[in-house]
Parts: sequence; C-alpha cells; structure tokens
Amino acid sequence: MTSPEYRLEYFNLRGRAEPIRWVLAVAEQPYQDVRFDKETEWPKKKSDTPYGKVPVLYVDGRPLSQSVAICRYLGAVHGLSSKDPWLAAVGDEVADSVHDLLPVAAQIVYANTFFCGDELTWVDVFVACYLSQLSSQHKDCLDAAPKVRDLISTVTSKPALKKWLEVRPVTPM
Ligand SMILES: N[C@@H](CCC(=O)N[C@@H](CS)C(=O)NCC(=O)O)C(=O)O
Repeated sequence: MTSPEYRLEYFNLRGRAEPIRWVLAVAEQPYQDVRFDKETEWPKKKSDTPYGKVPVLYVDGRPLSQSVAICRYLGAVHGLSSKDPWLAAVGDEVADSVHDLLPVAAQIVYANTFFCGDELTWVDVFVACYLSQLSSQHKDCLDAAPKVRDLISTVTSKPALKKWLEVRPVTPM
C-alpha cells in the first residue's frame, strides 16, 4: 500500500496539532507541516476549512478535522489501533475524556501498561503528548502518577518520536 500524501495545517504552535504530529512521527509517516500566523494568515484561510477550525489534516487533498478523529484515523491506517472493538472503545473513551485526563489516565494506566491491551496505540501517543505538555507547565502534576510518567517515557523513547522532539520548532505553546 502506498502511503497517502499528508498535509497538516495549524498555527505555529504545538497545541491541538501536536498529538497528530506525534502519531505521524510514531507511524513514521512523512507529511507537510504547514504552520501559519494566527493574526495575519488565519483570517483569510478560516473559511476554506470545513468547520472554520484547525488542525485540519489533508489526506491526498481531502480534509479531515477534529484532532481526536484525525489521530484515530491515523492509528487505524498505520497499525496503531486495537483490533478488539471493546479495547478500541475504551481508548476512545480515554481520548474523549481529555480534559479530565490525569485521573482517568492514572486509573487506567495503573491497571495496564497501555490503554488498549498490551500494545501501543494512538491513544497512548495522544495521552503521552497531552500530559507531557501539561507536566512541562506544571512540574509536579505527575508526582502521584508514576505509571503515567512511565507511559510518557515509553512513548517518547520511540526513535522516530525522539527525532521529532529534537527537530520540532520551538514555540511558546
Ligand atoms: N475540537 C477541535 C477544536 C478545534 C479548535 O478549537 N481549534 C482552534 C485552535 S486550537 C481554532 O481553530 N481556533 C481559531 C478559530 O476558532 O478561529 C479539535 O480538537 O480539533
């Protein structure tokens, strides 16, 4: 199967695009990382996007919105999804609970190494990205959740992701 051509559009920030960039890195997929200025360029582009929001992932020119849906799609296409419908649904539950994530993550990762059974999926990558950003702003927020710290280390020690972390643009958030 030839890989599709991916173009990710977002601001010059990590924000909601960064979990997508992490999933693409772990999946070792090349993509165009298009970043634009929120004040000067975005107002002209907004009406070209499906919902007036970014990130948008263009897959061979077809737009896909919503960061969680994009990560789920990439996980399905690149072997980073559970094939067990129940475990996949548990993963969706975790990703959809992103705002309450720390307690949810702690609870689930305490029981297992990964969120969806024994294998790394996009949900682990998504959560590790989100929580590592949170812990870089609030240094002690993972003190009570060593397993979550372990998950972040497991994900960020993937060679392809390590490479991305070394070369990614430095941005305020
Ligand atoms: N639930 C959406 C949220 C998308 C969203 O709110 N994007 C913000 C940036 S993080 C945006 O496009 N803001 C510009 C605007 O609303 O004009 C997702 O996860 O992708």
